[in-house]
Parts: sequence; structure tokens; C-alpha cells
Amino acid sequence: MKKIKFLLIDPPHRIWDILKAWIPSPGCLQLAAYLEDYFNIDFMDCTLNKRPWHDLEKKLREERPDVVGISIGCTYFTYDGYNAASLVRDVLPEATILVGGAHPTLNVEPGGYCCPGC
Ligand code: B12
Repeated sequence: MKKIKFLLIDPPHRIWDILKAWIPSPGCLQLAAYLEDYFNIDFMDCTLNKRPWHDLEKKLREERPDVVGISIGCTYFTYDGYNAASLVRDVLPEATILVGGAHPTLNVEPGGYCCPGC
């Protein structure tokens, strides 16, 4: 049976200028380890890319995932997550977009979390 293609992304965002020590998102890594039993999972840590928005768009166009999961690890990264969602929606109108992480979790209301761009 064909497995659903699931791309999980830590969207392009600015890390601390004063401290370049950065680890891959523990949340994304944990989630990917769980999801790989059920999906054809790929993880893109956009903080590693020199031209992250360009590279993310290229990956979406070439690999055309069925589901894109966007991690919003803190409120500071909210608009990076929304912009990533808008890019996914432009490139892949049919894809299912999910958001998760500390910011959406802290802001869930009855009826769900609303992500502009999705
Ligand atoms: C580790 C950590 C960091 C690391 C991040 C490293 C990295 N690459 O991610 C470092 C030290 C760099 C960091 C920095 C900051 N952090 Co911090 N950090 C944490 C901490 C302690 C743990 C996060 C974590 O890894 N949890 C473990 C993983 C397994 O859980 P998770 O991330 O929640 O992910 C799970 C779910 O959320 C979900 N999930 C995650 N993504 C997705 C995506 C989808 C699609 C789905 C379905 C689910 C999903 O599944 C995951 C697995 O179970 C939290 C506090 C906490 N207890 O959570 C604060 C926390 C997230 N940080 C916070 C803040 C404010 C910051 C800073 C902005 C602080 C500052 N003022 O500079 C900076 C931003 C950094 C920057 N701009 O450079 C706040 C965010 C609050 C908010 N309202 O947004 C928190 C909640 C701490 C707090 N209580 O204030 N942080």
C-alpha cells in the first residue's frame, strides 16, 4: 500500500544572533520518529539552509508531499509558520497542512487553532 508523503518542517526563522549554538527541534525529531511508522516521512530543518525560503519552495515543487506539518515552537516564530503555510498553500493547493508546537498548543480555543495561510 502506498504510504502518504508527510513533510514535517521547522520553518525558516531567525535564531539568536548572539548565540549560534542551535540544536534541531527536539519536538520535530520526536514527532518524526513516531510518524515514520505510519507515513513516508521527511523532515526539513530550514534553519540549516542558506536560502531557506527558496529551498523550501523547491522541495515542495519537486516532492509534492500530501501532508505538510509545520512546527511553531514559540510565539516569536508565529509569522514564520504562517508564511510557510501560505507558501505551501500556493504551491500545493490540495495538500493537508497541520501546525503544532508550543505556540499553537498554548493558543487552542474551542473549535481549534486558526492558522492564517492554511
Ligand atoms: C528546548 C527549548 C528551547 C531551545 C530550542 C531548540 C530548538 N531547536 O527547538 C532554545 C534554548 C534554543 C530555546 C530558545 C527560545 N525559547 Co524555548 N523552549 C525550549 C523548551 C525548554 C523545550 C521545548 C522542547 O523541545 N520540548 C520537547 C518537545 C518534545 O516538545 P515540543 O517542542 O512541544 O514538541 C511536541 C509538540 O509540541 C508537538 N509538535 C511540535 N511541532 C509540531 C508540529 C506539528 C505539525 C504537530 C502536529 C505537532 C507538533 O509534538 C512534539 C512532540 O511531542 C520549551 C519549554 C517546554 N517545556 O516545552 C521552551 C519554550 C518553547 N521556549 C520559549 C521561548 C520564549 C524561547 C525564546 C523566544 C526565548 C527568548 N526570549 O529568546 C528562544 C527563541 C530562540 C531563538 N529565536 O533563537 C517559550 C515559548 C512560549 C511561547 N508563548 O511561545 C517556551 C514554552 C518556554 C516558556 N515556558 O516560556 N528554547
